[in-house]
Amino acid sequence: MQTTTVQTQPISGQKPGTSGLRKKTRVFMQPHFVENFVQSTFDAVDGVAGKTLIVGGDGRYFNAEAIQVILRMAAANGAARVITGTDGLLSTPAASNLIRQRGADGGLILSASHNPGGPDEDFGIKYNIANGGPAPEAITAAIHARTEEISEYRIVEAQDVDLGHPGETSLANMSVEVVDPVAAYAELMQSLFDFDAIRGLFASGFTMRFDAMHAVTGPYATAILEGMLGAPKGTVVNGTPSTDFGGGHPDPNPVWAKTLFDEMMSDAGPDFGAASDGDGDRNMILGRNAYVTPSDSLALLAANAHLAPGYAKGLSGVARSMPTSRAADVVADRMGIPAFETPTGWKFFGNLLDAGKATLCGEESAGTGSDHVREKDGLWAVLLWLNILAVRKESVADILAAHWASFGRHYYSRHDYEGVDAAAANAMVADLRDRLAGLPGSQVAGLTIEGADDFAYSDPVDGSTSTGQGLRILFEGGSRLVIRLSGTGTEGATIRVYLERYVPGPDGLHEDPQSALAPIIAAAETLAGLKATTGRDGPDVRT
Ligand code: VG1
Ligand code: CO
Repeated sequence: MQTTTVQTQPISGQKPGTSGLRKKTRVFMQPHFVENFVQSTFDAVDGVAGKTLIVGGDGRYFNAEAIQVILRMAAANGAARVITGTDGLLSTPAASNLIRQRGADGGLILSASHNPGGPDEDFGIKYNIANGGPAPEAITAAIHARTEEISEYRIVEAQDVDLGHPGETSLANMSVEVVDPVAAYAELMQSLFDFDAIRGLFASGFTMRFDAMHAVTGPYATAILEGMLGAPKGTVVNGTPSTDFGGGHPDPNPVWAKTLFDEMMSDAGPDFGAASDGDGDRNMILGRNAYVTPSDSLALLAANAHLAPGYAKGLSGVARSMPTSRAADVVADRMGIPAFETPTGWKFFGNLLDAGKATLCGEESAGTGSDHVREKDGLWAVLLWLNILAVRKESVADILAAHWASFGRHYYSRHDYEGVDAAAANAMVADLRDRLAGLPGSQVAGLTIEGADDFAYSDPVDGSTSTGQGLRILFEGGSRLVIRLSGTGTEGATIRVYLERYVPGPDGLHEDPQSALAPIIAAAETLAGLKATTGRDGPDVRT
């Protein structure tokens, strides 16, 4: 088989963001685009000669083609083995698990996660390291630097490898192993949760709806919930992955999973509802007439995780991204375990998990996970909830109300302004950043500002630092406003405004979140001038 060295030139814009490189699919489909980025990745990790890689994606448009390119390039660069799922399908947490379980040197995950897919939508590639987690900033920076000087890449000339069924073949001198994408992951879940108890819950008539949003968790959820746990057929809806997610936006939130949300907000709805995103690492949790915000879900899971066998010995600590509400901190404090605050993006949790400093991690963007893998994990969160429900035998709404009564409630919402002119968004953030130092002590919209800064993080394990991670404004009484720009979008800028207000209780625990947060929403407008910057009356998405 012929290995070719192809001459190429740097392509600008190959800078990984919050979670890998994300662009319009057509950008990825340009000549040399995938090849340049993949070769730069291999170069940045000292090559892949003799190494084992996990490669897989969420099945979106262009996945199949990109995987074949990666296989040919891995072979040409001397990799010993690539392991992938049938049809190249792997959820992000399942890929993370395979890297760990098979002792691989790293992996490439093909996904733009919660972004829509298709020829006119989004695509992405992300490199994960040997611990199973997203590459830390030092590596993504090295990959980006390499893309700016690349002059050639290596590829073998070969026919497509058949990935349609489990088995092993070879490509040049490299082994290509196709595995059932679900098996190892399902086994891991079984080792963490009390499947007998959950089976008992379903046998008692407990009803559930899981919306896989035409994305990668369909086969996982069907095999585990309906196959292993005895949930009735039809529990999983939209369970067949499609290249464009059925034309939808595979982001599990009240806006994009509206059908499920509306079904749950009724007396006739199922007992429990859940959804996951394009690549299976996000989750939305619902009960009958109850929406559990991701921030509350993290806090609640931290307080109840010991009810599941995998966490019976307790937690070493809890970590959350900075914009995530401080509900989990209150729980950690009560439990006497440390709480960590990291920048946005799962890559910042890796060191804490590896060092055993944190057991559970979460983000307000519907990401929750633990030290079982090094990615957030949608189905894992759903199964932990099911395990807790099976033990407590209370409704989601009752469990939530009891949690607030015990710990107080952090009213929370995120307002997104999408596709904003990037220069205007950057100017708005820069202007507010310049004014931060003068804000403490002043009054805005009837609230007194107690502190304000641009969040910077120093990793307690390796001492690496990350600055410019979001503007924080703290108000007297425990309310907070955070503003940052998204690092996963592919068009213009997305401004994210995170709103939080703490009510200790016992009164005022059951207000409508948007009304409870009205003073902070008003303060955000006064401080940042969102309407003037965006030319809009309000956000495009409220979660
Ligand atoms: C968003 C979320 C962040 C999450 C990231 C990747 O990033 O805010 O919490 O880790 O997406 O999630 P940003 O920079 O757009 O705010 V996934 O499920 O798209 O890999
Ligand atoms: Co995702």
